[in-house]
Amino acid sequence: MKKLALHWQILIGMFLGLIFGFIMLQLSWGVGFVENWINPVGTIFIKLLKLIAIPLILASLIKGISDLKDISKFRNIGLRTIITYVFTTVIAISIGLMLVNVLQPGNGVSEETIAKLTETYAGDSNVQSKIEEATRQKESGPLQFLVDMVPDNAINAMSDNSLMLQVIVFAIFLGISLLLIGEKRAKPLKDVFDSLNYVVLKMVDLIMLSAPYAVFALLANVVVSSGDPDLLFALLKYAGTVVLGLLLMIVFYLIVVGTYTKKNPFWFLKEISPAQLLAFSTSSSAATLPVTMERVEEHIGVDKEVSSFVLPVGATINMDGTSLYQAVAAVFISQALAFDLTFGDQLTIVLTALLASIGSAAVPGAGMVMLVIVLEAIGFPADRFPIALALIFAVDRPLDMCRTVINVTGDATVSMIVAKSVGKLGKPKVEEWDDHYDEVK
Ligand code: DAS
Repeated sequence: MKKLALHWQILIGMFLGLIFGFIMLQLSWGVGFVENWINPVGTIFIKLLKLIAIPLILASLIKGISDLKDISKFRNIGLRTIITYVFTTVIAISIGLMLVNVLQPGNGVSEETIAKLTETYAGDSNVQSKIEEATRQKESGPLQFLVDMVPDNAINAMSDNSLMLQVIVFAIFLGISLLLIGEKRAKPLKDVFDSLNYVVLKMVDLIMLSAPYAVFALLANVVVSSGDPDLLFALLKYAGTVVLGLLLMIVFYLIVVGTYTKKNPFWFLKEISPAQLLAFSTSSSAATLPVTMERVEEHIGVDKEVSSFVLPVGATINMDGTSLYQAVAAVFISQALAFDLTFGDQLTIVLTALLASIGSAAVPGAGMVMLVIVLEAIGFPADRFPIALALIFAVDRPLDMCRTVINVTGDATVSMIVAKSVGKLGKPKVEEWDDHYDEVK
C-alpha cells in the first residue's frame, strides 16, 4: 500500500495519543506512566529537531545569501520581510483586541472561580518562574535584545537554541562576506554549506520517520497533564475568544495567499499542514522550523534565497499567534479582575504586544512570559501578577499549541509574499514527502 502522506501519519499519531491519554487518566498509575515512559519519546523528538535547526539555518542562510548576485537583493528581501512581519503582527493584535472587547470573556468569571484558580495556580512554580523571567527581561536595557543578537563565540552560538538570532546574525555576516570575496575564493566553502544543507534536510526526513510516534507521546502527555476540568470549563469563553481570533488569522492568511500570490489557498494549507501539526504537537516554532523550511522550499516552491532568511527570522521574531493571544489575555485579565483599561491602554497593548512577541522565544510557554511585560505596560499592579497568570494558566498549554500553529503559518505566508514580491516564488520541487528521498539520494 502506498505509504500514507506525512500529515495523515501525524494526525493518526495525534488522535491515538489523545485516546491513550484519556485512558491513562482513568488508571491510578496512568499519569506517572505517561510522564515517565511515554513523554520522553516526544521530548527527544523535539530536542532532535531543535538540534538540527541550528546547522540548517547556518547552511541554508549562508547558501541563500552567497548565491545572491549582489547584496542589494538581500537588503531588499530583508526590508520587505521585516515590514510584512510587523504588518501581520499588528493585524493579529487588532483582531485579538476587537474580539476580546466585543465578546467580553472576562466579565462572566465568578469570584468563586477566580478564588479557585488563584488557590490552584498562583503559587505554582511555573507561574512564579514566568514572572521572574519576565522581570529579568524587563530589567535589561532597551537595546539589550540587539546586544544579545551578536554572538561572541561562533561555536557557542550554534549550541544554544534560544540564541537562534545569534546564529542568524553570524550566518548573515558570513554569507555577505562570502559574497564579497568573489566566486573563486568562496566556492570551496559554498560547496561545503551546499552539501551540509542536503545532509541536514536528509536528517529532517529521518527524524520525521518517528513523527507519528513522537506526536502520540506529546499528545498523551498533554492530556494527562491537563488541569481540573471544572476550571478548564470556566475559562472556555476566554479560550474560545483566543481560538476564534487564531482562526480569523488563518482566514486572513488564506485570503492573502489567494489574492496576492495567486496560489490556491487550500493547496497551501495542505502543503504546510505537516509543519502546522508539528507546531501543534510540540508548541515550539524552533523545533518545527526545519520542517517548515522543508515544506516551504520543497513543497510550496519558495526560493531558498528568500526562505533561508524569512523563516529563521520569522521563527524567532514573528509570532502572530502569540501577539493575538497576549492582546486577548491582557484584556481578559483586566476584565476579570475589574482593572479598568482606557483606549490609550489598549493602544499601549498593540505596541507592547508587538514588541513582546518579537522578544518571545520560540519555545513552549514563552508567550506567557512576555504577557507579564504587556501587563506591566498597561500599569497592572505587579503584586497581582501571580493572580493574573493563575487566571489563564490552566488553559495555557492547549492555547500555546494553537498559537504556535499560527506563528508557523504566518511565517510560511510571509515567505510566500516576499518571494512573490521579488519574483522568487516558483514551482514545488517535490510532490509528496517520500519523493524527497529520491531528490536527495
Ligand atoms: N510556543 C511559542 C512558539 O514556539 C509561542 C508562545 O509561547 O506563545 O511559537
